Order: sequence, then structure tokens, then C-alpha cells
Amino acid sequence: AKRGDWWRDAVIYQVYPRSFADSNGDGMGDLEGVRSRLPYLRDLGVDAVWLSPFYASPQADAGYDVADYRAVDPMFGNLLDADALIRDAHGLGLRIIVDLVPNHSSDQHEWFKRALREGPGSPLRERYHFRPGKGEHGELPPNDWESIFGGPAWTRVPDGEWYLHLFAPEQPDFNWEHPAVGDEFRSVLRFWLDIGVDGFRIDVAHGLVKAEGLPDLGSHEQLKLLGNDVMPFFDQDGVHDIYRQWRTVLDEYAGERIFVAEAWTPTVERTANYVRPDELHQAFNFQYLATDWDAEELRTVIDRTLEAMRPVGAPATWVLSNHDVTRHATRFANPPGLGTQIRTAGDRDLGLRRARAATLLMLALPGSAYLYQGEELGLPDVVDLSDEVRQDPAYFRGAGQDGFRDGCRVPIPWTRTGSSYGFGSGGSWLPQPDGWGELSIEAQTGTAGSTLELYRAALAARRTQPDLGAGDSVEWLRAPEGVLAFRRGEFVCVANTSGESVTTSAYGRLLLASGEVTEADGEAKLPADTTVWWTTTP
Ligand code: TEU
Repeated sequence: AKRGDWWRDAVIYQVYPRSFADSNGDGMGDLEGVRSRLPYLRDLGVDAVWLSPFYASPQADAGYDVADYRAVDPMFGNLLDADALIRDAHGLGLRIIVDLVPNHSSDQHEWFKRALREGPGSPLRERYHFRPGKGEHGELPPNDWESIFGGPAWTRVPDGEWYLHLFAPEQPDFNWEHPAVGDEFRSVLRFWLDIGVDGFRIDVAHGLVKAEGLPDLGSHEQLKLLGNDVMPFFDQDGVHDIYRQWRTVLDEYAGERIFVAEAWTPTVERTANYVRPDELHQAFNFQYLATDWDAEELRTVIDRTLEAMRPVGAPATWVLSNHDVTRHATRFANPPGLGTQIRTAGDRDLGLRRARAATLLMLALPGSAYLYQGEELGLPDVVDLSDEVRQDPAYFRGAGQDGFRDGCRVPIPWTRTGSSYGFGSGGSWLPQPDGWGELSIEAQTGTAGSTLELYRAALAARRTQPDLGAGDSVEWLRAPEGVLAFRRGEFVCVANTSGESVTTSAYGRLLLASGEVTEADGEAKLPADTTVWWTTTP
């Protein structure tokens, strides 16, 4: 039985529609594919599904370049499919969160096309950031900002003006100082709220407002997403005014709908600014995602997160993987300190063992957790994709942020064998590696000890154990070096992040373990990289 607001301890599953399930055999996943697999997600035990963008888009950045915010791309289906998906999900007790991309549009958006056509001085240009260039003939970009995907953040158009794009040139940034932009997005919110979505994930939520005058970065240290100074294009105070307005729109609608911010801010304390009672409900915890599999580092980020969220009354969130980073089964297979983008497969067994342990730790923490499709199968990143098949613009633009994102986007294996391992009847837009079917849902369903069954058991336990997920604190217990141990009411979690087996007390009835735990005389032996859950209830 769930208590309080559903989202405070919700487990939310990210579907990346192009890679989830393909209903029409074109090699690309689609909304009908997602709809047909909703029973799987219900049985997995998640509370809600977040769908990455499925709007009309030229797909320069896999749909994060939106040409029409009120239309479904034909590649994914149509509005009736979206409606059917939402209705079926609700029928199964699943909520649907859609992605909103307000920082930039596609260069094929009607506004941008007109702005280009109409030329310098066009009022449409004021909805984006058009500027004359510097230098004698305007041949230099207006300032020194770099794109997150690499290269300058400015592109020159044939009439000589330049426009700003924090991401690819096909993704011009909106000018949020212009009232038409705000009006449009409030209307887009209503459009999807009226259709029945339960919330929005806000893309680049920290980027909408740029510092007045678009000042040069100058002596700022080089652009980094985490741990940097505040950049003139990120985390400006003005973004909070936008979200206060959005909140009043959302609150007009019944049914506890939510906003979750994708905000790569320097610290979890700055992230907390987005989740005040009159703003957004949740924000992704990227500090947690970027933490290595190390007890001390994990404990520090857990404490800091809970401390930052407590005063604003927002739930902490936890996330290990998404469509922008190397899957955690591969990150943890590599030496620590490499960040969120890894180029080698590393030791697969080690990575999987740690990923399973990390997941049980995450799902024992108070607050809400985000899962990325395929992590419940223990999928690794595919690190040997050829340039011919890759599609990530960050990869091809030099990847200022080390973007190697195709590897975590390879379509899901549903069956052991068969065309694209059950993803669809017509191949898959990124090639699936040999043996992918051994990791499939079919191969893991009902298989004792499989990663899928571990996730199922953990999510089922979150429903039956009231102390899991709820609350806003953990009580740390004494533990050997490299081990995290905490109590939450009648529940105890112990995570051994060290490379050696450790002995701890057995804290009650063993609920679940990510590896082989042996108990004797009130003590428990945990192998390396293993997490255990105990309950003190009989
Ligand atoms: O990502 C924002 C972001 O800054 C990073 O995740 C970035 O894409 C990555 O580190 C580059 O290597 C969001 C979306 O999640 C991402 O898929 C989009 O590409 C991006 O916005 C632009 O819309």
C-alpha cells in the first residue's frame, strides 16, 4: 500500500521509444510497441513510465529536436496512439510522464523556418537568439560559448546573422525573454495535460534563461556539466520564474501530476532550488549518477542529497542510468574516475555484479528512483558500434561532453532468438550484438537469480515494506571499511562495495540479496560487491 503523494517514493521507468519495441517492422520502436508491452512494465512493478520525445521531429538529436510540440512523429505513430497508450497505462495503474523540450526547438520548427526566411529584423528572430557576428565582417561568432556537443554554440545563416544553439546547430535555443515563448509552452503543457499525461520531464531545465547580454565565458573554467562554476547559460535565477508559472498551470489539473527537472547543476544544493513547493516536484540527482561504486563517496552524496532536499520538502531522487550516459553495468566494470562516458566494455561480470548491488542500494534509499529501460536486464553498453551505424550528434560533433550515447540506446532484447530478438520484425536501427538474446526478457523471466527477477523482487518489496522508499533520512550503522550499512525503521540495507568478502551481523530476516550471502550464528558473509536487504519484522 502506497502512502502520501504517489510520486514521493515512485519508481519511474524511462522508455526510450525508438529502442523499446517496434510494432510495424520498420526497425524503429513506436508508441504502439510501448502500448503492447505495458503489461510487462506493470508486472515489473514500476509506478510510472517516462517516455523520451515522440513528437514530430527530423531526428537530428533522436527527437530532442522538436518541429511540432503538438504532433506525434509518424515514425512513432499518431495522436490516437498516444491517447491509447495513456488510457491503457492508466487502466493498468501506470502513470505516464512525457518529455518536454523547452530550451530549443528543431531548426525545422515553423517559427525558426519563418525567422530564417524573413531575414534580419524579423520579429520571429526575437524568439530565438539571433545576433550579428563580431569581427570586421561579422565573420566571428557573437561570443565564445561552446556547444555541449562540441564546436561553437553559434551558426551563421546565409544573410550573415548568427544564432545560438547550446546543442546541435539543428537545435536553435529559444529566447525565453520573449513573451510568445512562454505563452506557447504554457499552451503546450495544457495540450498534453488535456490528453491526460501525469507529468513532464523537463529537458535541460537549467538552460532556458541566459545571462543578460550573453557575456563571454572568458576566464571561466572550461564547460563541464557537473562541478563547474555557474555558467552564463546554465542555472540562471530567471528559470525559477518560468517554473512558478508552469506550476500554477499544472495545479489547475486534478490528479497529482508532476514535473521532474533534468538540471545538470554544479551541486545538489543548487538542484534543490528547482523543487520548492511552488516549482517543480522532482529533479534528477546527477551527482548520484556520477558517483563511483565506492562506499565513502556514496555515503557522502547520499547524506548531502538528503540534507539538501529536507528543507525544501522534496523527495530525494536516485538514478544510475539514462539515455545520455554509459549504462552502469559498464561504468562499474571500469576503473573509477572515468566519468559517465566509458569507451571500453571492461570486466562484464564485475560490472554486472556491481550494477546489481548498486541497484539494491538505490532502491533502499528514501525517495523516488528512476530506471532506464534495459537496466533490469543488466544490459551493458555496446561499445563497439561502427561509425556507419552511430547516430548520436554528440559523437559526430567531437562531443565536448564526451558524448558516446548510442551504446546505451541499442534496442531491447525481448526474446532469446528471432528477428532482432523480439524487438520487431524488421531489424533494429542500431545493431544488437551477438548473444543479446541471452539477456532477453524471455531468457530471464522466471530464472532464479536473474537480474530481471532481482528487480521484480526489489520492486515488489517496495510495495510491501512500508519503510522502503518513504521518509527523508537514513540511520547509518557501523560497518567495516568499504561497506555501507543503514537502518530505516524495520528495514536494514548493507552494501559491500569492496573487492573482498566481509562479515557483518545478520540484521533479521533476509529479504533480498544481489549475490550469494551465507548466514550462520547471527552473522552474514557478503561476497565482494554485494548488497543485502533485511527486515526485522517476522
Ligand atoms: O541532455 C542534456 C545534457 O546536457 C546532457 O545529457 C548531454 O546531452 C550529454 O551529456 C551530451 O553528451 C538532454 C537530453 O537528455 C539529451 O538526450 C539531449 O541531447 C539534450 O538534452 C538536448 O536536448
